[in-house]
Amino acid sequence: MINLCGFAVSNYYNKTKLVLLEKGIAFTEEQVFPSQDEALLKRSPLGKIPFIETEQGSLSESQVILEYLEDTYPENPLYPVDAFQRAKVRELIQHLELNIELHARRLYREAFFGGAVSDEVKNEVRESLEKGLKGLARLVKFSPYIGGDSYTAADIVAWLHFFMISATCQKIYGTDLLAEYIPNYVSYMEFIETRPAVQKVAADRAVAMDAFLKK
Ligand SMILES: N[C@@H](CCC(=O)N[C@@H](CS)C(=O)NCC(=O)O)C(=O)O
Repeated sequence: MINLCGFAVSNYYNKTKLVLLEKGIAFTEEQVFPSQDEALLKRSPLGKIPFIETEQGSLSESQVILEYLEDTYPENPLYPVDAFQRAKVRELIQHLELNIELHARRLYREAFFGGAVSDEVKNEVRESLEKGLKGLARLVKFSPYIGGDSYTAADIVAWLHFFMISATCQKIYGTDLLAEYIPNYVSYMEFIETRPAVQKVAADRAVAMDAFLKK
């Protein structure tokens, strides 16, 4: 059985977990925090989470894991059949992660973990976020899913990262940049949250976040 390692505050951990739930794959969860401990580095090469353990060995990087799960468990597909449409799903994921979430991530220390980020970094990140969000606005369809008429891996990624990006912008800039550039994202989030697997991940995340902040 797949063993999913990480913790439920992480959007990348939750991405993997939501894929497992949506596809109906049996799995166990093991709470693991990122570190540079030798024992962890043997399981995850950079000491990051998430990673999964399979009968063939461990696998890191959420997008690699997602595509491995899709290849290995074809039931409840999260990618369209058509090659171009599959590429469009990957395009959305790549923009969401590379051009938006990775920039917002530089602010998480102050937004969530009680640290501080310089004004210089905040300004730099804002510029990158605005550019990334303008680009994403040109790609999203919300008809009713992010890429069109079917629920795909891009919806999983969008739902998770939108939550973090929106909360981060409100805390750091006092405004939800996501809402400014993609105004209808709020009703999209509500629509995605009608899915039972999404509700399960959101509930587990809320419990984990609460415990994490108390620590
Ligand atoms: N590209 C990685 C990102 C994973 C990631 O950044 N995980 C964070 C937790 S959300 C982590 O382990 N951070 C510890 C570190 O950067 O050393 C993926 O998609 O799995």
